[in-house]
Amino acid sequence: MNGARALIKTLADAGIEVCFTNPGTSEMHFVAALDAEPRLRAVLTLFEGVATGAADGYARMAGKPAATLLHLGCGLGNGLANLHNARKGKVPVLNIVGDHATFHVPFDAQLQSDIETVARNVSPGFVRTSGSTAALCQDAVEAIAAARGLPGQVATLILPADVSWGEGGTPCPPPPPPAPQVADDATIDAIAHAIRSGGKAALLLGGQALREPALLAAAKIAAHCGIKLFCEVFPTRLERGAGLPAPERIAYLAELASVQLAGIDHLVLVDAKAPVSFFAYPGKSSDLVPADCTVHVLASPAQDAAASLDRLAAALGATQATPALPPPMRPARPRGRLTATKVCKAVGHLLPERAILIDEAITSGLLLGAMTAGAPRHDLLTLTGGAIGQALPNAVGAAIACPDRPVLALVGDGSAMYTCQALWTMARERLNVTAIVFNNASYSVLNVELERVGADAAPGPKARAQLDLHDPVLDFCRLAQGMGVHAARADTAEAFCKALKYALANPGPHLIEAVVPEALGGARRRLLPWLLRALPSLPPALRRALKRKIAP
Ligand SMILES: Cc1ncc(C[n+]2csc(CCOP(=O)(O)OP(=O)(O)O)c2C)c(N)n1
Ligand SMILES: [Mg+2]
Repeated sequence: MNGARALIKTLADAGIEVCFTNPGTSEMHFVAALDAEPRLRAVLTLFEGVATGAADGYARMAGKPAATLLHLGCGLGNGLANLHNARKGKVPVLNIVGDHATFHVPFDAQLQSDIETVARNVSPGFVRTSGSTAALCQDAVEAIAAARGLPGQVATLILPADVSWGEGGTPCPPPPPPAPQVADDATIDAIAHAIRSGGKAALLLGGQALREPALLAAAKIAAHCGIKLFCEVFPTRLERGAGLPAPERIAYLAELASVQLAGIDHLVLVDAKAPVSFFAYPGKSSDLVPADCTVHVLASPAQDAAASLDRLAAALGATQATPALPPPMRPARPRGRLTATKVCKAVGHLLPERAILIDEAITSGLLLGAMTAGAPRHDLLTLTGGAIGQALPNAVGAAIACPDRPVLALVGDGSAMYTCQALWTMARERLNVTAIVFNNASYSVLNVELERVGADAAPGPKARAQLDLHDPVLDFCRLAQGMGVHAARADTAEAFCKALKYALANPGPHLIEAVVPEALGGARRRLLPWLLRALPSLPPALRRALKRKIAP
């Protein structure tokens, strides 16, 4: 058996079912070996950022890694932004990166580059160039074990062409996945004591703590002890909707997050990082934990969040408490000229059961959470690493992981353009994805940021042009149609609802181009930075009311 065949059998034996590919000459033996393994589905993408983002979306929903097949350092580099998002989300991904044959490397041919250096940034825990066909499958199972370790991570296996084509490959099984540890007695006692101490306490849930069993345990603790539940700002996968506990998401804007966290004496982290500001701003703190707040760690990302919460609930006598659960509630059908808020409203109005909602709507999605809070239960995937171009590739992966569930990807026009090639893969694989693109002809959020960073007071035409997408205006319907995806444009709420109903009722991918004004345009854009600056000097009740108004 050659290396490639043995490798593919090893992947399939380990339960890897999908490989998102963008191959080149150095991967031809891997490609040729695909037909010998019916258990591995190969999905072609037309840009590596789509392959990596699809692997990320797949793993978030399947709970296990997919493989990518990438071409040398340049191909891996093209896929880096979405591997970064996977890394930040602790999502397992196995990269297989083809390389030149070992004897070809000294010639420094055109595509020769230092692949390991490119890989290290996104897969610091596992980068290996396989040295021989005999060792290849052992390298592969170690890479798989690293990817699905505690917590999940991106692992990169570099496959020289001669290792791939060489004879003597021997498939081998991976070790069983490790079982996560539960919080120990001392931790449970200390945190139970802190919660009972009378100060204001809150649980900050992230990672695995945002799935139903952990959410329920946390909500029982919250109900029994009268403490607050927060959700990290960009969850990898949040189970939400009617009937599921609804922790309050930390706001993206640091000023608003500070309002949420004000007065907390004990912040208990459950598979979450202590909150920090997304960016630094002149004169503002990066650390969002209030100065006199004590941070406790109930469960690290390597531990079992749900079991640790169960133990804490038992220690606090909260096991029989009745958790607060949002009732079913949908917003009314929107009418009139389309706005970003009306799109979110329509999504809340029509969201089907068990949908997978992917949010990269940036400024247009400010009200998405509020509008879908009482919708039928669904999963929300968000931009974990802040590197845009995630939503459409994530939708590809999520739809392949869950073919019986509707996938809705909400994406800004700027973000959509990074990886719009994902539409072609959606069409080719006939995936049930509805892509909703907010065409506001702007990098709108950057206009807000321009004000917030306190750069020169009046940006000139050159500065403004770097954030503007009006000339020419993008035509997403024609882009989608050119890649085989049915598309419709809407500039009224009625047209949008009709298009959304149609998309949800008809199989295969659909794109809806929502032509909307900027959610934070005009007077709002000027008012927001001013309000954010004024917040700390306002009375607490007014601060909280403003937070709810700006980012409910
Ligand atoms: C990989 C990457 N490149 C650039 C950025 C900087 N960036 C953040 S938001 C943004 C524009 C987003 O525009 P759009 O998706 O249209 O959303 P809008 O702001 O209009 O709501 C850019 C360029 C980034 N976050 N990630
Ligand atoms: Mg935009």
